[in-house]
Amino acid sequence: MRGRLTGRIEGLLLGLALVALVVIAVVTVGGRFWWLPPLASQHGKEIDTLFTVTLIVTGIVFVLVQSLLAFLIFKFAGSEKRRAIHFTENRTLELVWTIVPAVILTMLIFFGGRLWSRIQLSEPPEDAFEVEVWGEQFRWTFRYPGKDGKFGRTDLKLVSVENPLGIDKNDPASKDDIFFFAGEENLHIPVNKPVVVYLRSKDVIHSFYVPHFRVKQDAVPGMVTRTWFIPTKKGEFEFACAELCGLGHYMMRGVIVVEEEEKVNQWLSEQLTVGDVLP
Ligand SMILES: [Cu+2]
Repeated sequence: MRGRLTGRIEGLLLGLALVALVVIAVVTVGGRFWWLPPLASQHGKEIDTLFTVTLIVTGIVFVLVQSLLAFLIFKFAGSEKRRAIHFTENRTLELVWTIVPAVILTMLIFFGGRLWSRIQLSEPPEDAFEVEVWGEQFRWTFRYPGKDGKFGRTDLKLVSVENPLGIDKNDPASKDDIFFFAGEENLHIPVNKPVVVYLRSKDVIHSFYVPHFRVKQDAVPGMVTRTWFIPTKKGEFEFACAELCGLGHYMMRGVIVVEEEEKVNQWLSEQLTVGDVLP
């Protein structure tokens, strides 16, 4: 008798906990209290649509399954009728619960993969604005190609305190390059123009994440990865490392300033070049 009562109470508590979980999830996620910041890039809208569709599909399944579980616990915990029936095989049921999720997931993955390849694998226009972003434990460094539009050669053997990117100053393309650490200066890029970011890492994998632009791309040691986007709003936008890269990971942040192209060029013309700082 006592056992049955305990079972009832436990069932009631677990059922209530499940209902609370579902309500909290629906209110916080559905109410978008913790949502991505306002959009500031051209391709971002499609990312948001995909994100929302995925969330609705998985959200419906989540609410249905958890509610059903809570209902069954309420109804049968501590009850005489709680013994479950056992059957070894039900072909129709097994086919349904295999095929339905498989079709839904395949569709989500198909649309996601198509969008990703369109954003990530498409070639940026010839006249795109180019900048390099380097990750290292635990800071970001930016490099602009300068007036010639070419990044100078780099070599890890040349890395020193004064020359953190190992830029070969004997390469003619290096002389007008401009580099600085995030925090010393912000990353300035033009508005309404394609911007290509080449990502490089000096040690471990980092990830360049700009929530407002819906941009996230890894920086991998030993290779140059690339991402490109078109900023559509002027202003200051925070970016961060999205790959847990070590103890100081939390320090890897920076600010991107989006402004008119003339302003960016004006600002660039005021910066010291490799020729100035690495004589
Ligand atoms: Cu990092």
